[in-house]
Amino acid sequence: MPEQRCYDLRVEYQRAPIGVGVHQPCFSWLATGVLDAFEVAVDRGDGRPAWRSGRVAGDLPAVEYAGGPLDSNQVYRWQVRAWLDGAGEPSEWAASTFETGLLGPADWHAAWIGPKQEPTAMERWTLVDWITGRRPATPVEERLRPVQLLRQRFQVQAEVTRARLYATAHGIYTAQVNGQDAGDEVLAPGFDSYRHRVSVQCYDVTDLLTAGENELGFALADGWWAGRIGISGSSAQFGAETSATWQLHLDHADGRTELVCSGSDVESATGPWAYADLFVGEHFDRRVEPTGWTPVALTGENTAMLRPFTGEPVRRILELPALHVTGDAETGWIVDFGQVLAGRIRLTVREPRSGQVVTLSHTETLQPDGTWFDNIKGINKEQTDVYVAAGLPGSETYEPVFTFHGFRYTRIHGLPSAPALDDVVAVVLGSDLEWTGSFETSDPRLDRLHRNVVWSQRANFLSVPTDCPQRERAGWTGDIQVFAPAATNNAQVVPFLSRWLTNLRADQLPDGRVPIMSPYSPYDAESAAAATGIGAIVAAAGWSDAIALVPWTLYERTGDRRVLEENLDAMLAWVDAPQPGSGFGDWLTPSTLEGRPIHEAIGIAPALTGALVAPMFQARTLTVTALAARALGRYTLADQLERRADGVRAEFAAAHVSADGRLPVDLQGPYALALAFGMIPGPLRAAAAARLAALVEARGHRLDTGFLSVPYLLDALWDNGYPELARRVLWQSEMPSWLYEVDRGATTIWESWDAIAPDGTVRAGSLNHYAFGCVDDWLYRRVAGIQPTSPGYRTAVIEPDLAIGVDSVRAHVGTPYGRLAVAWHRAGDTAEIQVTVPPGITATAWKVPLVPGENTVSVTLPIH
Ligand code: RAM
Repeated sequence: MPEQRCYDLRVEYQRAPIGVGVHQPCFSWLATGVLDAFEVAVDRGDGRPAWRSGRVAGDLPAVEYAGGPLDSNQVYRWQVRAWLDGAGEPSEWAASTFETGLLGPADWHAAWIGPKQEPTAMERWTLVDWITGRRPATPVEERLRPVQLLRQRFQVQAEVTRARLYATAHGIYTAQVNGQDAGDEVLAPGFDSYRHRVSVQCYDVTDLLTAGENELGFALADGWWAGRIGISGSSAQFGAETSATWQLHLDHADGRTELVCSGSDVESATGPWAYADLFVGEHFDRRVEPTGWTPVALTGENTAMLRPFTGEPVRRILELPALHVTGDAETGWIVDFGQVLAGRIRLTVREPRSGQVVTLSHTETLQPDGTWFDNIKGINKEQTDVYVAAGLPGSETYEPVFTFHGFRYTRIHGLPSAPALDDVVAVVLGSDLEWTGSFETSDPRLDRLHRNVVWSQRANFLSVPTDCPQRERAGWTGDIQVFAPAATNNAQVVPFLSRWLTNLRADQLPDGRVPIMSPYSPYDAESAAAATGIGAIVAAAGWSDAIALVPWTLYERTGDRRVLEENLDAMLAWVDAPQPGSGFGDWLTPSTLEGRPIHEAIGIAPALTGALVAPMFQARTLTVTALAARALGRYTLADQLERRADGVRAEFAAAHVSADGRLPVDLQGPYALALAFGMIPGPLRAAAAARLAALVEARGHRLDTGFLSVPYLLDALWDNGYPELARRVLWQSEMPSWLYEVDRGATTIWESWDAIAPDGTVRAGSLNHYAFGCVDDWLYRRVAGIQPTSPGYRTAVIEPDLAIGVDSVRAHVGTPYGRLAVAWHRAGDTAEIQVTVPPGITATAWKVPLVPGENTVSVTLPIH
């Protein structure tokens, strides 16, 4: 028997992290055996103890720090040992480290400083402007302003053993020490609900310092703070001027700590960036040297809302080579990367001429004849970068810094000959999640569908969970509510979504309403107050419910109770809030969009389904909040919430369910939701399910579910006796269906099922909306057959659908206990299922208990 041990030690889900910003960090690890008990010890690295848990009985390899207050900016060592598989003796200690960030407001001594600047143009656009085609009257060059450069010089006298730079901005920034990047993250500080909280980054800059004079350099652009964001493309939604604040902590060999803080000794200038905007793009002139350094002002802005960044920063996560180039110098070279993505281009210009202007535009699809097509219409959605070369000998390489785009194709103007494929690279940006799942089958179309979902997750898990990475790029609550279960299979999303939920809670209104997007800017609130119709919606059924449904999904899939503890009060405030009106209803229900212009069609599903969807989500959220309360030991509260949920269900049944199990709106969506959320009284369920089945048959097994119901359709069929119909919907290749998109060459999940029509016609819209990719969860649960039956997969059932229509499947998910993997193969009437069960998970396959480690289960079909 191999030696028993703990390994893969994590703090806040990360290995040996620095800048940990929580007061009670969570320690987790993997173990070689089934956990009976564990002990964790934390010290200051020099042996001075901070906390010792003692022997703790438990089967989840994770525990929260429970010692005295941790110091800020401090290195800690921690160790764990475990009693495994009933052994009387613990394993050896396994050790790792972590560092705290600046944990409290009192740790911040630096001032906010602001460069001398013209405030950014206050552009206030509305949904109506967008729909009616009103556009800015002045060219982009006149509306945008330069990126500000900042510098601060300081002396390093004695040897520095450890240096940590803490920095953030109102805007987005890069930080350099002596001309070298302080870290590898991009678009810092990331998107937050800045009126409530601004994240502070922590960089290890020890190796960048030299003895004597040193220089800190920052570049500061508008970003989410002052730039153009959201569906309207309005600017200055949080503020019209940018500013920054930082403090550098220098630990010296003699034990002294020195601080270098942003203050009045900082100078600012403008330089090569004529402008930079997340939506519009940036203009970089390599010939321009910074000039006119002038002292900055102390802006007096509050530092009380500074918070250590949590989760994974946005980084360059992948690079994709160019596949081919078409076009010509005059109409532009069109470069295809073969994949819709979020990111930007790194271009090498050969034999550059001084003053040569190279323009890079971006789009997600071309016309069927291969000519250019801008698929994103709207105000300030240019997605175009301009590079002006300096004429350096040989070549120059340019990658934008303060923007990103959603695209598959780039059109390049300003190059006399076609760029070599190696000279154009797509740099994929995203929050640097740990990708913990995989899914592959013997069917290439199903595989492509899964990969499309992963690509849409990658592109839209970018600082906050967004609807799309090119048009609105907003933290729409409904979209992530729908997609969260799928997201958990592919990646470890607890840190990322917990940070976003912190923003969402900050954005919750005093009356408990949860806004339809977060971060929610002051301008979002103003423009909703001034609008009518869809533009006036502040909270909505299925959107606002993200406050309960996202945390519950995270808890179910990871067993992390903290997510529930953090969000329970916000859930309770939401269930007591004034209930919203019809909201978006079952948004984008396909049949309601057919045959009408989109601006007319878009309101039909809300009007038709809004009144049904609202009580259904109210009931579901009450149930989930009751489950959360119960999981946290709040039994009386849970009972009360359950009674309220029962009441909503009874009222719904009385008002909307007829004696023959019918609903007043005869669409797939309401039936799928009603069955999934337990809205149909028991004796009528079979009739309601039969009606759903009939509707699915009548549509020729094509989808007619909107945003809110699509995640439930296949389960509603499957769980109510129609597995064959669920399979047919999955395999459907006519529009609207998942494989229709795959057959049309989709490389991500689209917002509209008909974004590319059967005749190849393309229409404006997003090709990168993960919401309808929620089906990926079904692929993991039913096609691979990996089903959690208690939080964090503590217990699981492995029961793939061997009749799904593929010969083999190979998949795995990450769990708190390690990798849970399935590989099955079918030949004729027999199938073999291999399951790798990590120690700590109790799993069965068709009631056969599985052992920790490798299992092989052979079955003959059909299985009963
Ligand atoms: C669209 C967004 C998003 C959706 C809202 C209601 O504009 O792209 O997907 O949640 O509308």
